[in-house]
Amino acid sequence: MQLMNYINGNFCPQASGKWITNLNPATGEEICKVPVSNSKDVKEAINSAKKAYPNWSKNTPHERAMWLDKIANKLEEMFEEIAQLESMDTGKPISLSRSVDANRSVANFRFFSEMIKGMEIEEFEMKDATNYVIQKPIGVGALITPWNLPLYLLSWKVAPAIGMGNTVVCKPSELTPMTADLLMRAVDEIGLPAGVINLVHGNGIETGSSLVEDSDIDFVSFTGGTVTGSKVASSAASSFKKLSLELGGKNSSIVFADCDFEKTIAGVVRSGFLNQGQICLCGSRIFIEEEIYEDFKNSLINAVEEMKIGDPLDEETDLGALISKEHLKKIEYYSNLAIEEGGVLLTGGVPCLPKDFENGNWIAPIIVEGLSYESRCSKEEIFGPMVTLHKFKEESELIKMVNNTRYGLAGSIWTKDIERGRRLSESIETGMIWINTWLHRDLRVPFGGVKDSGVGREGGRWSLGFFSEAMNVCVKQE
Ligand code: TXE
Repeated sequence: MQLMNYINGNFCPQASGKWITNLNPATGEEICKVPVSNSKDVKEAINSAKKAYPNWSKNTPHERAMWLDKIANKLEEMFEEIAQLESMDTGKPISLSRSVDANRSVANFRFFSEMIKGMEIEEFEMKDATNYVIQKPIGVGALITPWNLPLYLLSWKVAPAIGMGNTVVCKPSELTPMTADLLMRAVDEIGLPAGVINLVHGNGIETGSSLVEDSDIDFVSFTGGTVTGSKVASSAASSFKKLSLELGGKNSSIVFADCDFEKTIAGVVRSGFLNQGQICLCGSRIFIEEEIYEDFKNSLINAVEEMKIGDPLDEETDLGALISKEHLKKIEYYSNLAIEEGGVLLTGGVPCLPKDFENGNWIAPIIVEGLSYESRCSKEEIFGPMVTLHKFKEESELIKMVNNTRYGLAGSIWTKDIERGRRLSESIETGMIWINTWLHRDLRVPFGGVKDSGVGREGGRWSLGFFSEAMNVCVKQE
């Protein structure tokens, strides 16, 4: 199977004739060939978005929201196909790709449709004048997405971007292109005006960078690794492109002795290992109050060892495969580093799986203890099924340890003392904190991080703000 770009309402081949082979992470078998688009393809896609912009941006917000509803309806019809493709492409369990990926992809379009329908013009009265603020579209946007939550993250950008009147060129991860292709089939089938959404497949070096560098791109919304984010930021900066960066994380799960023990074990396991730990919000460093440290550690090991690792398409599977051989090597590197840094591996390693999976990218979840909070393993983003355990006594020492990382995306606090949880939240250098829960998302709230975790916020009105330009009109009274 060979994928195609989607430009100006047509599926079309890439100019270069070059391909990347997309492999199934669980089996190592080929799924499809992915086009490597070059600057010529990228320019064509941008020109198509530019051509579509004047008419599309003239639609009323309500008219555009109706298109978002049509896309949501179409995706809902394709729900099971989204789940199957996502599971095959990423190696994640089918139960997860149904409940999270397919579900949220539909929900993102519905949510932004409702938000846009409910938008109001803000007014500021003066003694002798009235100001009103209108949110105008920006122009043509580049939407660049990673491999861990492919359609979930793409739809999170496409819906508010086109809903606010922009036209876009999408560049999904070359490792997981299948559901971006599905989204193009969906918009094609519903007859969305040509050029409003375009898609170029390809790698970062050739396709992604040509897109970001192009002078006809007005804004860039990027989700991916911090190193790539920094490159994207520097190439966008020279022409003052509006920029949103959602980057990596090294998030803490903080467990106090007064927590609800069973619920906290379940929550910390979920936060550490959902999607094989390949979510920027995952809690990969677990700080446990000294008096319950041993009990908590032992229960955590039991809970992790009970998780079922294997066939992503099996309904009972809890943990699937890692995205790629390179990524598996990265996790193996960090698990060796943990030992070099003085840590003890409490569980994890090579799982025993049927022959069908011998060429896949598999590792059983790893728990490490005994590392200093200053070790590389407890500060750097690993982005896989590996967590480090740390003991704490005092709150002041805890804050110092938690903030000792370049990342600042999310975190969770587990305690019955909600006042303490709220107080502590404010001392943590991060964009989001959950108390007694994790990844409990209200789509209206701001999403994003501080420090190396990114620039800007998306979600709810923050997305509407990013994907538009606020313009003030001041009318002097007679
Ligand atoms: O992501 P990249 P990679 C972290 C995680 C992971 C690391 C690297 O730690 O190990 O990042 O992952 C496109 N100009 N996260 O290498 O490279 C690329 O084609 C423009 C956290 O897979 O950041 C893809 O579409 N685009 C993250 C997208 O950027 C470029 C999720 C992301 O790829 C480009 C994934 C360039 N120069 C990984 N280079 C999260 N925040 O959730 C690459 N791309």
